Amino acid sequence: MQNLLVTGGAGFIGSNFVHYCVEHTGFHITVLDKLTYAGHRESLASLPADRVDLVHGDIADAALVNDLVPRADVVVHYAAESHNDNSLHDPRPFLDTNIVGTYTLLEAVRRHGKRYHHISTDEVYGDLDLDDPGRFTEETAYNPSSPYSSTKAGSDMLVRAWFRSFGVQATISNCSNNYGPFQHVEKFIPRQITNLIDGVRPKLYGAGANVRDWIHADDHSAAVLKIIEKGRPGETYLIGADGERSNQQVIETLLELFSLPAGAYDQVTDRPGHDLRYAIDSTKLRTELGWRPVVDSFETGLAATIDWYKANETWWRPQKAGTEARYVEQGQ
Ligand code: NAD
Ligand code: TDX
Repeated sequence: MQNLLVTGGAGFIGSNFVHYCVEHTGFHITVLDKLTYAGHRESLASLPADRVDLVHGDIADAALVNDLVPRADVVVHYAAESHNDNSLHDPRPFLDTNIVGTYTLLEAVRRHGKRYHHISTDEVYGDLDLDDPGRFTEETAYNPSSPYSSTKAGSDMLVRAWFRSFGVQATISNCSNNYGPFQHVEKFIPRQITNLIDGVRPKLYGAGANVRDWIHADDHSAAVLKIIEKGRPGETYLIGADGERSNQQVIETLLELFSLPAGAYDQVTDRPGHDLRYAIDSTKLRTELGWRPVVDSFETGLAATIDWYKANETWWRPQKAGTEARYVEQGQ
């Protein structure tokens, strides 16, 4: 059995990946997670104890990391400070975790000669104009906009340097916006779903013309497994499922799924420096590694996600009031 060390495995995408691995592979998984406001033990609670261990700790703790890395065959690095809005108010944790944390892991995988996969985002490429026919590819120049995306870009650069300078067997994937179960209510889709469950109108930043390229977390997990199994060290793979929608369209789809009128949302203060459009060309991943998204459509995935939030109120309810209070303070 292969042993995976999954950092950030108690967060949104990391926990979806751990669930996916338990269902689709024979891997044993050790999760290393600091359990920040974004990490939840409960997200892993239903998984078998002989398949998944949770270690509560910081990826920037070199002693801990050097204890865990030698026991793994592959390190998959999801842990991050992940929310753009938070990075605009307090960037420091983004530097500590996304840059220093990644550096600490890279030094450990270098020292112990381990395979490493780095989870990153399409936001490192900056944004596209709304009417630009192009999409991001592996050759697009880095041009991050926010403190969050600039620290992710910095961490990607560290990985590239550790591959070239030290021969670390590393791959990188840059994925578009994920949705699915276990996503923190600070993020766009779960914020609106939980508002609608509570009878509160969805909140759209500005005019809502900004476009995101949505992918279900399970399709992301399947792509990461393909890269771990068949990806070439030193290579970057873009992950996306052709899911472009404007924020306004997403809110209108949610309203329809809740049987509410299309205009029943509020426009709130826009995000400073708000990226206009992200769009991924995933040809390399599809042709070289044979990956395809399997979630039927965004609308089907969204309906299933709504059902999950309706059925799992005990998971999200404790996060909701504090998150909304912070948004209200910011006029959002
Ligand atoms: P998340 O905020 O839901 O989860 C992050 C997890 O990392 C949490 O469990 C948190 O406790 C943990 N963590 C934070 N700092 C840590 C530290 N110093 N040591 C150990 N654990 C720590 O984030 P997410 O949305 O699941 O994102 C996971 C990864 O995927 C990130 O690297 C992010 O950049 C990337 N990504 C996210 C998206 C998206 O749409 N959410 C898209 C592309 C890429
Ligand atoms: O209430 C809201 N209303 C709104 O219109 C919120 C919370 C967001 N938005 C907008 C801002 C964005 O255009 O929705 C879009 C999505 O917002 P977020 O969920 O905050 O995601 P985004 O900023 O696009 O970044 C996400 O995708 C890339 C993840 O949070 C990142 O971790 C990932 O790298």
